Amino acid sequence: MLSHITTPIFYPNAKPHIGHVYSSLLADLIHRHALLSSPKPHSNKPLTHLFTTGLDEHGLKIQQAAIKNNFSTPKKFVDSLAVEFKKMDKLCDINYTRFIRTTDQDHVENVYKLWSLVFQNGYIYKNTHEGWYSVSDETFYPESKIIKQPDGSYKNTETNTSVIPSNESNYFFKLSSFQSQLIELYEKTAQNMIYPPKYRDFILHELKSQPLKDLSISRPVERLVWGIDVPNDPTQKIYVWFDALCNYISSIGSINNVLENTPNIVSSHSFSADPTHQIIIPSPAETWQNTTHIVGKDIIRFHTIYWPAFLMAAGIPLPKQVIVHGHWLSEGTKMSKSKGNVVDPIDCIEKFGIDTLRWYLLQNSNLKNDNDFILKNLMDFKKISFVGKWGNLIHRCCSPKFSIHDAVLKFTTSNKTIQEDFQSIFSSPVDSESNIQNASQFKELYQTIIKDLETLPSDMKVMIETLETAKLLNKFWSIIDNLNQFIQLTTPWKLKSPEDLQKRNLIIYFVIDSMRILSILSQPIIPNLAGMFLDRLDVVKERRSWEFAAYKKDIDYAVDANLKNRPPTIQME
Ligand code: ME8
Repeated sequence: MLSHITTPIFYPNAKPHIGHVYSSLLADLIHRHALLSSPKPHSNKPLTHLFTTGLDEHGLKIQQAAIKNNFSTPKKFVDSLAVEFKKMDKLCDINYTRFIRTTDQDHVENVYKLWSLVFQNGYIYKNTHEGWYSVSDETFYPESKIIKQPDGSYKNTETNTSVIPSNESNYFFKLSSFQSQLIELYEKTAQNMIYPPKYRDFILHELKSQPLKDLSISRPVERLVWGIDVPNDPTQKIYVWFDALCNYISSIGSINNVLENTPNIVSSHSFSADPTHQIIIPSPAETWQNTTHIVGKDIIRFHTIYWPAFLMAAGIPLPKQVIVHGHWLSEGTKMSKSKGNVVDPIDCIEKFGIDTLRWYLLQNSNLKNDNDFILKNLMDFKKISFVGKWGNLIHRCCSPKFSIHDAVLKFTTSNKTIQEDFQSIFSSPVDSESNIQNASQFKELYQTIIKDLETLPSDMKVMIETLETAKLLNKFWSIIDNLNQFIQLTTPWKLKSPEDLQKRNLIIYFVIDSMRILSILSQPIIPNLAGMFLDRLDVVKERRSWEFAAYKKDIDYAVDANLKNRPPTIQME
């Protein structure tokens, strides 16, 4: 079944920052892993998993930012920022299948449809609304969350943004009708729908501790011009969150496609795909119900209370899951433009490369907590781990001085399994010349590496589903550390005599094969570097998919992987 992963659609009111990159990276990791691990369909128009991201372009915040930035229209303003967001995705290897913008016509049609369905089902009514409105959050806050500031202005205690008293005629959504259904959903029917459980508990607590109030879902045109019209009422624009959340359906097709499960063909908007490439969605209803939203903790209410309630009101099935993550802080404090501590991803990429940044973000974060971005740590990490450990291992085994060609071809002719060959090394007397000093330590290390390689694909699957990225990457490091130790212990460069050649080749072969597996599996994490490693290891493009990462006890792959292109140089340091 096709899976569909989404990021929030970001506000294009300023350039993207590291927080946006992080949400996109988590989604990209899941998506690339799904692509890598799915069997390939036999068709020249292949199905693919869907990954959608984009921009939330309407609303007062954007309308005001456009004026502040001296743009003649909000559309011109968002067009200019759309270029920046797409550029950032490209730089970060974020391989989406559609970049949706809420000004896209197909999305606007879907918002009308969603509104009409909710209206027809009796969940929208018109009323006068008095309350405290935050322009930057585009939402009203209850009296209980408002405090007066020393300068006489008011702010809300939830997000600390300024609020103004507001009194206007709006359309309301009957959110209050969905309280018990939402509690039932998260408590009984779909206990894992909000992940990690910490955030489900938070939402359940919210739902149980106070009655849900009906939600204002339109704004008068005097206050908001930059928005989608309320159907049949030119005096009102649709509230930006009602519009924005609907993007998740628009990005896979029309609401009718989903409700009627009619096959849908969409053009892939991915920068990396052929522009004429089309994606076939054979059953949009199933794809929709197999949708996972990745969101930051700041927008959890919108995704776990408002969104399912809108869908229930419209009679549309719910998506599969909402995965919530914490925020990145910058050197211990919240990133904010006024403090000037917003981490600029472009700057990091220029200095350290995108693979280092991707790995660093995934290794130093977890969903449950906020994570601290420390530039010096990124610098040290590149030097110590990426270059020192991983790079060194590749360099040691693939330097022109080592003969992959020789190591591999020798074993393709030996007609034994690699285990049998190693068995003969363990059982041979400890030989000071070959420097295999400690046979039992060597054997243990060797067995640990094999066991870890054997289980890595299945461990990886679980850890990507649960987004335990730090744990996953530490598994990679543990294998890499063991391989470095293995080389250190076996010192293949000292095995120079003709009798030792077989042993030396075997050792190099084993490390190279392990690196090949690690490189295949690291493609969703560091697509660019993994590709370079695989090139360096001479692994042909057709043999970089999941099935080739299964650890094989025989050495057939050597022939398969087309390692023969490398010139046979036998020198070693
Ligand atoms: O809320 N650390 O857009 P937005 C980690 N348009 N992630 C962060 C982050 C940080 N410091 N700062 C932002 C909106 N994010 C709406 C969404 S969806 C239908 C509409 C990420 O531009 C995180 O995913 O303010 C957060 O939820 C999102 O950006 C907010 O982006």
